[in-house]
Amino acid sequence: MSKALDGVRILDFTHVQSGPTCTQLLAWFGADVIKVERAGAGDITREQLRDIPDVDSLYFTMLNHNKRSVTIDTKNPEGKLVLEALIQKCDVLVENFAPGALDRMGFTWERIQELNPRMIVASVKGFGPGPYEDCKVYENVAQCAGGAASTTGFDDGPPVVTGAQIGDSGTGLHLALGIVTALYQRTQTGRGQKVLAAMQDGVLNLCRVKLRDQQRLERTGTMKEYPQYPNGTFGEAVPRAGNASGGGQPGWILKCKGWETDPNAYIYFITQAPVWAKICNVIGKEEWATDPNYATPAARLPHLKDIFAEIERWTMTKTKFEAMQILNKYDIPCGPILSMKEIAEEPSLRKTGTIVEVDHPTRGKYLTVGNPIKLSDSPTEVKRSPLLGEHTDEVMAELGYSPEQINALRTAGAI
Ligand code: CAO
Repeated sequence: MSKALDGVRILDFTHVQSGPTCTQLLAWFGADVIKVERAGAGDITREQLRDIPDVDSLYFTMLNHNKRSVTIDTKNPEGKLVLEALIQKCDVLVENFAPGALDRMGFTWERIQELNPRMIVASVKGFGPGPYEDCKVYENVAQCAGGAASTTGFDDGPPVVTGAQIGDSGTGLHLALGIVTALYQRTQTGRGQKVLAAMQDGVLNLCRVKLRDQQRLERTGTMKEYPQYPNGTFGEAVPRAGNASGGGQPGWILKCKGWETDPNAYIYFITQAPVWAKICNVIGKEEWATDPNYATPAARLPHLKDIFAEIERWTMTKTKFEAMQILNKYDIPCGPILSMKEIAEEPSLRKTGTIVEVDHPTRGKYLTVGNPIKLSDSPTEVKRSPLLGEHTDEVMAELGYSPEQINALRTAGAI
């Protein structure tokens, strides 16, 4: 079956996490992704967090599936000529170097346009234009600068970063959308364009509801769905909401059977208004369904702590899966806190290709997260990540270089 991005060639200058997540998605949709790496070393993640000596790390393998790897010294004059040939042949150049690195290599936007006016140049940077535009940025810096950390955690504790890589993988996802949109516009204009996804902007986009709350707070001085209401205090900025639900349906994380020894024996429980009577029945507090202190969402708000304590008395008598099964029967929204071990072993995720087992020539078998976006006419087949420089000769031959020329370039240290 054909793939959505068949025929699209990506010159992939990405490294670490944010850029590689973007180009991996494009590769899964069928683009030919040619990853340019430094000879001898390659993407720094190949050797970071290694679990097997001298073998590409899981960090690298899980971010670089379905790509080809070529090693080119971009600072070598002959290496630059090879890159020029690649720029002429590709549709998109994706990079997430520190600000200015591409220009220092000699590949300014103007130069790239001279070489290929149809080229789309897509970049991840830490910040957009402004006071921090020259800064190098990693995941947690973006989480802090984008509003996630100040709004995550508990009111009486420090700001907290989240395990979800919203700065890196989140921005990679934003960039991928920008790239396919620019490719679509190119079908009408015939021209390339620059695409920028700044990590601060990507995180802020995902924290949109918190900017909503900032303005609500400024107007009314309070927010009823936050745990600070009604007994705590609100300051000038959106506070940390603990595990409270973001919307108007109060929720909290509650202990389940086994919580004393299992750090993940918890369930997220939402006291959704339409099923309030059913919740009362399940936990054995039938009288709350009609008691004026509990019968309506507004009446419940001042008692939420007590209500969740009562529900928890019930959830603690069940495992999180038993509780799920019972609550689902009554359409009560809830979700188990799943550990990574449980997720890795979940058969339904294997069946959909969201978790995939991949074989690698030096590592052997490992698990990865497959393509989370499923297209009915463009199925994803997850292929292992390339070894460093595995496809240098193949790509050079496609560019028209003869075996003798390839050898000469290798001797010159250009490839
Ligand atoms: N041949 C020769 N040189 C190469 C090369 C190649 N194939 N590939 C890269 N280089 C050079 C670059 O030209 C650059 O050289 P100069 O600094 O002399 O111009 C150099 O390698 C290093 O690039 P870098 O500054 O991007 O790398 P770093 O490790 O110092 O910084 C990072 C890493 C991520 C902080 C920085 O790249 C960055 O801020 N990127 C943008 C934001 C981003 O994506 N952050 C998320 C990273 S994932 O957590």
